[in-house]
Amino acid sequence: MKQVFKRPEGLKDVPFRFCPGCGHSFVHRIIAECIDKLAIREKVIGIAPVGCAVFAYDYFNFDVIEVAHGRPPAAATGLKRVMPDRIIFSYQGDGDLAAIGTAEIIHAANRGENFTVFFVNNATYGMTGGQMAPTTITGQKTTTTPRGREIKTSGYPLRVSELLATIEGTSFIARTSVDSIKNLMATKQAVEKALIYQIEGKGFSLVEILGPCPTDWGMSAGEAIDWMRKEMMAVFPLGTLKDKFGS
Ligand SMILES: Cc1ncc(C[n+]2csc(CCOP(=O)(O)OP(=O)(O)O)c2C)c(N)n1
Repeated sequence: MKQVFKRPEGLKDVPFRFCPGCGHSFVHRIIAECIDKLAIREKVIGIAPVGCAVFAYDYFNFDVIEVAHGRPPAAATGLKRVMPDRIIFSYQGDGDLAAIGTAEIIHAANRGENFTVFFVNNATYGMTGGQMAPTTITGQKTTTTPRGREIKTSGYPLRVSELLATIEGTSFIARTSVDSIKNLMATKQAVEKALIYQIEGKGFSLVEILGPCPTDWGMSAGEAIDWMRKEMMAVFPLGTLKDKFGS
C-alpha cells in the first residue's frame, strides 16, 4: 500500500497535549519536517521557552534544553559559540520574546549571533491564562484588558519582526502563519531557509509565526482562524521583512 502519511523522525511518537486548535502543534511539526529534510537531526539543539511550548522536549526527537523565561537567546548564544557545528534554535512565545526577553533578543540580533529563532505570536500570554502581551492588538480583550487593549494606557502592539529587521546584524526575518495550507507551506519554506542561513553561517535568522489561541481568545477553533485573518494579519502583515542575502 502506498504510504501517504508519516510522522517526521524529528517528532517522538507521543500525542501533543496542546489545547484544541492551538498553533504550537503545527509549528512543532513543521520544524521537525524541515529538520528531517535537511538531515540535521543529530546536530540540532532546540531551546524550549517558558510558556505553552515549555514541554517541547517531550515532543521533539532531538536534543532540547529548557531555560528561564525570556532567556533562550542568551542560552543559544552560549551553545552556538561553544559548539559552532551544532544547529541551534530557540522557540519562543510573544511573552517570552517580546516582553520579559526583549533585551535578550535585540542584543543577540545586534551581535548577529548565528542561530535561528522561531517566534510564535498568539497575541497573548497563553500559558498563564490569557493576559495582555506586547503583541496584543488594540481593542483585543484579554484577562488584563477586559474592555479591550487601549493605546492610552497600554501603548501600541509591538511589531518585533519589523524592529529586528532594522538591526544590521540580522540576516533573515519573515512573518508567516498557520491559518491555511498555503501559509503552512510558506511557514515551512521560511523555517527551512532560516535553518539553511544558520548552516551557511549567515547570522541571525528569525521566523515569526502567527498562531491561534482559541482557549484564551474565548473562541472556537474556526472563529480563531477567522479572527487571525481579519484582525491579526492587519496589524502583523505576512511576508519576508528582510533577506540580506536574497536575490
Ligand atoms: C521569570 C518569570 N516570570 C513570569 C513567569 C510566568 N509566565 C509563565 S509563561 C508566561 C507567558 C507565556 O506567554 P508566551 O511567551 O506568549 O507563550 P504562550 O504560552 O502564549 O505560548 C509567563 C508570564 C515565569 N514563569 N517566570
